[in-house]
Amino acid sequence: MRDATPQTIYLSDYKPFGFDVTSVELTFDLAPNCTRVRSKIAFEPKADAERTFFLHGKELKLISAKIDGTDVSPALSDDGLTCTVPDAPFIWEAEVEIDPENNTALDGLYMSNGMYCTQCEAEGFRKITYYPDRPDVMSVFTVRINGPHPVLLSNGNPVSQTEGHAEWHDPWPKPAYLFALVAGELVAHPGSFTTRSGRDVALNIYVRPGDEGKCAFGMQALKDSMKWDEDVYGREYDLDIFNIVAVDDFNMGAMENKGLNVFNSSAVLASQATSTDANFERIEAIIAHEYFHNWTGNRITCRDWFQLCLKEGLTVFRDAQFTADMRSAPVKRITDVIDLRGRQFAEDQGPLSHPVRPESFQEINNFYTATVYEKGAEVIGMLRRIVGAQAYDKALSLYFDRHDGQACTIEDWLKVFEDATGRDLTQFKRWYSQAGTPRVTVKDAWYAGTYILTFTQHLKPSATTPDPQPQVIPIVTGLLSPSGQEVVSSQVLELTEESQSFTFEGLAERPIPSVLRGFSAPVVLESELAENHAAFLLAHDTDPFNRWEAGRSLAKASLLDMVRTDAAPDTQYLDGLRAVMSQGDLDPTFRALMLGLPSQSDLATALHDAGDTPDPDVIWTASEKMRAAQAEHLKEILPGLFADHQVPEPYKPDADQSGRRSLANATLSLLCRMEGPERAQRQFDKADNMTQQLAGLSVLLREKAGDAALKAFEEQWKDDRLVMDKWFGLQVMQADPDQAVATAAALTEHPDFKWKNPNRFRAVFGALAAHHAGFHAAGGSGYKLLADWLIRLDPVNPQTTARMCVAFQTWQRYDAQRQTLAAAELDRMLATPTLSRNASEMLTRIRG
Ligand code: 0A1
Ligand code: ZN
Repeated sequence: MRDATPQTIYLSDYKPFGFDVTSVELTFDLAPNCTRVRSKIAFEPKADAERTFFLHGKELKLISAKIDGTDVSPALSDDGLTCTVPDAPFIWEAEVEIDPENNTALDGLYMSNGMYCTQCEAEGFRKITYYPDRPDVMSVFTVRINGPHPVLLSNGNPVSQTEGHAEWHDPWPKPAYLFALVAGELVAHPGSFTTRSGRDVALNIYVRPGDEGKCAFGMQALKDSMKWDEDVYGREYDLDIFNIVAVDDFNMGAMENKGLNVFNSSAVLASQATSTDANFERIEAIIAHEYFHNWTGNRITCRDWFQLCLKEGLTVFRDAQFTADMRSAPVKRITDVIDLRGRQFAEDQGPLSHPVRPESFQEINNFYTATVYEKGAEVIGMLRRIVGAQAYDKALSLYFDRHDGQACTIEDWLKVFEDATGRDLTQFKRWYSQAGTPRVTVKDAWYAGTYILTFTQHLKPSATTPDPQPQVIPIVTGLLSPSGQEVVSSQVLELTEESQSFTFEGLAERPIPSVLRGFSAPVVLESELAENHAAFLLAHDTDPFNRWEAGRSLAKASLLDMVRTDAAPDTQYLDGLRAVMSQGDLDPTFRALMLGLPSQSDLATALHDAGDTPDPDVIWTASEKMRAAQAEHLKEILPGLFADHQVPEPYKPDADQSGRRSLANATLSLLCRMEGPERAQRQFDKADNMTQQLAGLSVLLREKAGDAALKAFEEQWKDDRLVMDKWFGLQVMQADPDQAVATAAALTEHPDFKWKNPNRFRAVFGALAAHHAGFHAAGGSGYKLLADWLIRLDPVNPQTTARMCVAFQTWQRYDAQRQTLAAAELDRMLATPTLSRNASEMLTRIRG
């Protein structure tokens, strides 16, 4: 049944729970269809607590309930129970039955390939037992597991392990969303770490038998993360053991359960033969992210789910710092900004726009968004830029000292910065409450030795932010002389007014400004400078981000011209690109990024912003023409670039080798446009690692010469799920626009299209949604195919369905015919009688 009118929850309605939970004991008797869960929970009423309490509970069969040993008969509803309770401390005991095998939604306790595992964030614990399932209720857990499995895991430290039984105790008070249990036929890849105070911690990565050979990289990433958090944040690990488990069926990337992180197998398993360089880098970052949550998320958690960015923004910021330290800081920044613009800016421009700290929701699982995570991290980056690195460190120490063991709010977080620095952050706080991407325009003027930069900020009013106020925008700026010398080095200009000027005195010549260096604020910058300096900055900027940005803005301007007027590709851009590509001392990864073009969806966003209606086919054609022009313009240097960046040494997924491979592969793609597919075929045939094999296959598919390679690849990898996900996805990604939907549809007929597995579903439909011209095919076939499958998936897995609905978020920017077709599919989905609350909220917001 479709949920009756879904309830909206408001931040302003927050009320503390009336009871403390002083201890929790859980006993699990595992069985696929009838797991019994016994709970014994000590409650203490707070002063003036009511005499009834409400415990969350969903899809539970209550067997018995007792208070202080006496049977009670609580009133049951769809979402929990209400019971009269004593006005003194009491013990609640309940026994419930659950059905993990039929839990296809993958939250609560469920089964994946014969193993038991849990996912409790945000509100999955209520599917395990009756409990105050809210993050501000923190308690100490003891867990006993009975089941015929060699591995039985839960949070904390092991107390006892005998055949068929295990007991775990977690001494650190935690909210229920951090509870985890795993049981199954698993094997451990062990490791160890000695903390800086000399405590030995046992480390394990648990995997299904056969995957043992894919754990070494993740283990090293874990040790690096533990060391980094000690060195950089002074944070030490706090249990005797840290376990990671790889699970094939998982809705997200991974989960930071205390002492027992559960990972989507795609986010932890890695090997030379099966993982690309990009996979290795992502795995390193996710392992770090989950580990860093131990302090930012677990020791200090969120008071309520509106505060999600408190843990996620900070932890994304920390994992980005880690990756920047482990690899190349400029490259990390550039790739993060590409991602931010692609996902968060798109979200902010459309019907799903919301503040970093939302003020209402129906389904919290729909708010694990690019805005909460990525913009949340940008906000912290700005804070650090404004107060400075030292003050940031001081504030963080205060945060850990003051709030350890607490469930906190954004107010607590900002207060720490105010107390540590003496600054008033009232205005800065608007970054948390105002939705949308500010636009900043910059103008300049020059009067005999004085240079003036004037910035103006504008935020479009929206449903959640009807009356936007100016924000604090740190604009890191440097000035260059016309000969390319840095005459004023980077400094933070703090834009706090709607419009503000900054003056630079004593300059010999009119300088060239380099503004928003390092992308110092998540804004759209519009230049009204007297001159366009992009070509100069592409050649001379000392800030690597802005150098890349200059190339990107030339490419974007040229592509937009090509789309609008069928203009030829801009030779100034192509000349500048050739100069950069020829610079042998520049980091190969950086040069590979320089070859990248703005995505077709980003171009559509820019056109829409400027009041035009984007035509996906025209954008596709322009992008293809630009690729051809790049190939033609660089043709003298491409063979050399390709040859010089081959990696003859034994494979390593480090920054150096992966940089060389990424440049060689970007070059390969351009070379094959001119010379045909042979080089790609040779690379595919002799590849000894997945990066090279997949790059070869991509080019072969694009050159329509991939049939044999595709078969060979399938034959080689048919038993490896993660590699087969790549096989499914790549065919859609590399299809021509008029073939993408048919390719996706054909793949759904493949016997290995196991659509209930989120990774496989996303491989096909994530790729289709990301194929701009394919998904938005003029006849609406992309909209229809995705809607058909979302309708099918929703009753099985509402969370993944709701997340995939995001593909439709831009529907209103296209032409009338496409809008009509998309609206019809949105309405068809909305009319599904059994639609989940998750999908219903997303589709209602998107439909508008
Ligand atoms: N906290 C995790 C993300 C996560 C969120 C929800 C999940 O299930 C609905 C699972 C994981 C993180 O930030 O990594
Ligand atoms: Zn996280």
